[in-house]
Amino acid sequence: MFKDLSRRNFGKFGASAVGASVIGGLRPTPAPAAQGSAKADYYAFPPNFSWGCATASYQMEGGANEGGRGKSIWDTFSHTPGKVHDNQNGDVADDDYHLYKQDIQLLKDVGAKIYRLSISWPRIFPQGDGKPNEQGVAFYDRVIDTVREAGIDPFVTLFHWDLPQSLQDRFGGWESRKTAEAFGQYAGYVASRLSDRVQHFFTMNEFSSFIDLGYGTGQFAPGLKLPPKELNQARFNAVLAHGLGVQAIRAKARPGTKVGVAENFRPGTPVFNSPAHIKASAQATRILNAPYLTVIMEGKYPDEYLSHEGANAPKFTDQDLKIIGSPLDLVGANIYNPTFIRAADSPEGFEVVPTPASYPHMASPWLYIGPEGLYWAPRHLAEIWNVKDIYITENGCSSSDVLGPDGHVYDTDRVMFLRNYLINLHRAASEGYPVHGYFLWSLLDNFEWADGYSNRFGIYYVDYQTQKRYPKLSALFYKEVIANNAVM
Ligand code: GBH
Repeated sequence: MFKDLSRRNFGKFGASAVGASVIGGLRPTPAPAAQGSAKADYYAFPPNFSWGCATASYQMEGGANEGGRGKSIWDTFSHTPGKVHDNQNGDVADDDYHLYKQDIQLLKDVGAKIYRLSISWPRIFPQGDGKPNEQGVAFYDRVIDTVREAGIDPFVTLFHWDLPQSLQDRFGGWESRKTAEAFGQYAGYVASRLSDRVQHFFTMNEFSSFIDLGYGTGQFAPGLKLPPKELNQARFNAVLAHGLGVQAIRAKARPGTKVGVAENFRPGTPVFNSPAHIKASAQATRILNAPYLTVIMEGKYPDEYLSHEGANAPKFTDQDLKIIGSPLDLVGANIYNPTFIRAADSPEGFEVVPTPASYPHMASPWLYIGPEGLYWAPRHLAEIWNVKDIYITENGCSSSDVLGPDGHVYDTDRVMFLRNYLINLHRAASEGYPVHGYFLWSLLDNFEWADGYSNRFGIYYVDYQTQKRYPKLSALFYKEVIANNAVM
């Protein structure tokens, strides 16, 4: 059956079922709205909603030893036997360092209007601080110019986990305030070089991933297992770095440049939508995110966090809190798996509900399916912290993609995942929550950190032997969504 789906047949199938054949081929069909249909088989987004894809430097660039790039803690970690699936590393990854032009063309082919990419800190400052590397800046100049020539607006993340190894060696990385200060200088420098063409910067990607997994459980680089007190101080240094970065960007960037953070905060999803569970889910959102997003948004750690940590709580001054709480222009939310909350009689007023063994997940075992997260993230951000400009900075999933003999990948599970999450995002936008854009994770299959290349998150399949890219069914779906500004 599968082998009967020749390339030509796939085109036919695509034309009837999703309205587009191969990427770059047929034009997507107009949405039913445009045809005057009253059927609610599509979900139209507000005009001006922006659609795009997200990537990260270490996961896709490769070119690890080129252009004067310094080593990052992920180079060291991935080259340490036993740390990454099959001892794989990001030396080559998607080779986007050389193939960026064609990758940006793929973005253009799906109709993306925004692109979230990250800058490799050790390409700009090989030692983390000191003298900048012009070749590194020149690489990002080329990428950003190409993105803009394609009619796509670049959103830049300054730190997506590839910390310069030198900062780890000299200061202990995020264990030290010196790393936070170095980040501020790096952020200001990049803003001074790119803000003539980049209007949106995110300081950090996902504090808990690079701190809690990097310095707490040791699953991520640098692979440390710090005791609670030191871990809390590392968490603090990371949010301080964010605040110093915000201030440096404001000082060095063109006026009007917007600054935010891309955080996988945990929005509470009420177990069901009764008033009591909804209220508990908002309270949970503040408390569960205490060491990161809450202190950033409120300029103050919740008392519950400080008293819970007791003698292990971080040390800080009032001035530090002011820096950490620097006002933001936008907030980015990376949304994957749900955190279900119920109201409870506990002092905190909520409980996190454990995940049943039978709860469905995608190819990555942690990726439990929770489409409602794309509704609750914007709603909580708007209602709890009055955020006025919200982006979904990552959302997507792994699938056990197989490249068929016809050159196609039928990732119906990813399409199922995306459609259901996007319908919830549509609900948030329709109710007036100020969510203005969505970045699908990810454009390409890539180096999935400790999972190496074993989990694929792209809407384009990458054959790592040939570096050829193939659009998956999900790329056709996304192209249709973007063309119609509607979930189809
Ligand atoms: C994001 O993390 C990252 O920003 C991105 O780089 C990544 O590729 C993408 O999502 C997909 O994972 O192995 O059970 O210990 C999402 C948050 C935090 C989810 C770490 C996986 C490890 C779970 N991730 N977590 S486990």
